[in-house]
Amino acid sequence: MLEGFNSSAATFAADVDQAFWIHIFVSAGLFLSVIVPMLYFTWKYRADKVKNEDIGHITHNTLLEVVWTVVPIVALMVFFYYGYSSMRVLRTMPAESESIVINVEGKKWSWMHTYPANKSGFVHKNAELYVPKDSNVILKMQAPINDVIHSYYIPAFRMKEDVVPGRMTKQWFKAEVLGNYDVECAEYCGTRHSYMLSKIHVIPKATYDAWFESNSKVGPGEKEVAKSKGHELYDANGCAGCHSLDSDAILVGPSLKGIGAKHDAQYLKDAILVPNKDVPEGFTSGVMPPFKMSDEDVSALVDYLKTGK
Ligand code: HEC
Ligand SMILES: [Cu+2]
Repeated sequence: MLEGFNSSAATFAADVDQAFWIHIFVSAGLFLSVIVPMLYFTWKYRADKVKNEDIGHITHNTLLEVVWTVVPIVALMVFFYYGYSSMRVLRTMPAESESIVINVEGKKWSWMHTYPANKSGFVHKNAELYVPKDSNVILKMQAPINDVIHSYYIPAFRMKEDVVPGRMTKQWFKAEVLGNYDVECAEYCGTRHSYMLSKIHVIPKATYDAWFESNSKVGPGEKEVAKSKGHELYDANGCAGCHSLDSDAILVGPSLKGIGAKHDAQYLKDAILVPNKDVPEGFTSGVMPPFKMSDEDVSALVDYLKTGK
């Protein structure tokens, strides 16, 4: 984990870093300018060194008061300038016509990236994000209406944006360095929050274009393994974020290993469409969201669940 955390791979990363370090240095300066004199004066004017007669007449010191008002104001202006100018870079979106616009869905507890249709009408949908180097990318982010707030965070890009149910948020970036970087959820969102991870792969433009025009269901350079329709639905709906199918591990929901032997197809269909109908012992209702699917899709998914032995 923490792949590429320390790298600086997007155009605005240097601006954000600069603002960060300026804030750190100015804050450290202000901190010391209060603490050091305070310690010095506590020592200098300790009780046996001061007589009440000597200090009783002191009421104020205009010069000192002006200094301790003006210095923090100047420091605040510096903060504001660097904070604002780097935020403006982050907030000024390039035109959509000159960018790749990708939809991001964040839900408990997985990410999904949906690309625009390519020339042959194929739509790439991937749990990890693939982008070409040196191109503008705009992410349009959403969470399902019955979900909670997440935050799409790419440390290597110094980029973070909340993903909010019922609202579309946007963020853009231009990646400058080839490589693989972590995507993390930066808004505490419940049990599996710390596992709500993804990757972003910055790849050469030619590799990206070839992949984008292909109908590959996996990422560039990855081998497509034939998956059943049910398996695809299982991946696309983020079931694995809450269930294990090949071990007895309890993630959020019960392990689905061997579920086919325990329940019939109708029970399993209901468990997906109306999860709160039969809640297995030890679990609470309202955690698994109801899924809307065609009959055909649910059947395919149920067939896939039965393969988990
Ligand atoms: C947000 C977490 C979450 C997601 C996503 C999720 N589930 Fe669940 N699932 C649960 C929980 C919690 C339970 C137990 C409570 C209940 O039945 O509502 C459960 C119960 C089940 C059961 C019943 C198990 C039993 O032993 O009775 C099945 C089957 C199931 N889920 C399948 C799926 C499938 C298939 C998907 C993907 C389409 C999915 N779940 C997505 C959390 C989740
Ligand atoms: Cu989250």
